[in-house]
Amino acid sequence: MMRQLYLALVSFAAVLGANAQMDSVLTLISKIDFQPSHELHDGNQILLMGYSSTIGGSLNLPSPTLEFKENDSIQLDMWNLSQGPPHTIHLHGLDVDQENDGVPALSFSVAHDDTGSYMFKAPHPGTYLYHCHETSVLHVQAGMYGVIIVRPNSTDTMTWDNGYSFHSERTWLMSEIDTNWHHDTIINHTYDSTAMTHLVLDYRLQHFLINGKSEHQLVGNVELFASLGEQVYLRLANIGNYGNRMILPSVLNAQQVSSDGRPLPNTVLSDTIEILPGERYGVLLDCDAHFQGTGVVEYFNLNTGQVENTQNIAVTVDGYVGISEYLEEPKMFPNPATNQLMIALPESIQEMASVTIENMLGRRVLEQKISDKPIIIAPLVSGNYIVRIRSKGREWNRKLIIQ
Ligand SMILES: [Cu+2]
Repeated sequence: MMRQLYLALVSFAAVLGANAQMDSVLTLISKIDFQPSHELHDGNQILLMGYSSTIGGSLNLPSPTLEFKENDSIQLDMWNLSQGPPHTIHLHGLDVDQENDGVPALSFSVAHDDTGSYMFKAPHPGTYLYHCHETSVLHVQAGMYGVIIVRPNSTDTMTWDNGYSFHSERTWLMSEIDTNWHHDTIINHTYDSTAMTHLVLDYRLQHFLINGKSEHQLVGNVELFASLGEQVYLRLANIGNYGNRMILPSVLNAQQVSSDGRPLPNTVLSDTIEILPGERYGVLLDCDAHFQGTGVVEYFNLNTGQVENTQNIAVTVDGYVGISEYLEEPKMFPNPATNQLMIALPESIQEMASVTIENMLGRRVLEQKISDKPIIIAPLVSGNYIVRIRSKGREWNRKLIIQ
């Protein structure tokens, strides 16, 4: 009897449609600016075509960031009010089925004044992109793109379940602008479904953006202010046509822990991170010294390898994070060190923690259990080392300079 009732309930739910089971329903409206209103660093204003969560008002670059919880059932509705061509929402990097992927030929397009719904489960915590896949070269340049963040279900301050914890996060999305593509005649193009090609201009970029801003616009918008001891999770993404090379101050101890929405099997300790078009990286920063300076993003031409533009991001590490937060992760000090090194552990992992120190050739030069006594490093020659702290199946890596 129970089984029959259960089956009856299941088919009832199927009749109701997926709507009844959604954890989250959200709507993006694709539209075009009535007048140029996105201001560039030189004061010029350009027309955008993009997505918005409101009908009125001008568009923002990038389009809104979408946030989902891992495994949640999502209904993402799109309402096309852009007056011209059809649009889609392509879920770049998310494992969703073809019908809901927003690639026009395999999925569906949404014509002007029409609506469409994308149904999917948000898989794998990580950083993703969405963009229009109709006449993509033009529509992406026009502004039809944004970031998707999938968070683990249990917490907002971990990269994924049993992953890395962090105190705060920043999302930096790189792109470019060629203002010639933003003239009304180009961006507001009439749609001809029989035409296989569209007018494509030469790509002559004048603007190199982080979160839609560049040059002095970055001040107050795209900056990194952090406290000493703070773990910052940096989500980097590139939706442009150039490669990006981000070079961070070494006091941030940048560690790449994920790429394209998946944990990296081996984390990479490097101040330099290259992000090719469409790629995303998760970078954990461990701000372990007071600092004031800049990080840079180089934009390099993929055909020539030449860096054609550089943007500067102000970086300040000041003050201290609270002591309880301070000890969510192992702490190592001083750094640079000379004779002795201390490692402070959070209470939860004080048992069975060990440390190994490797030189830059990857050779293990020291290995011992961690206690409350200093580790004697006087016998080690001066230079750069990698310190690996392990406990209960987890590992934290730190760069160490021995002077
Ligand atoms: Cu489009």
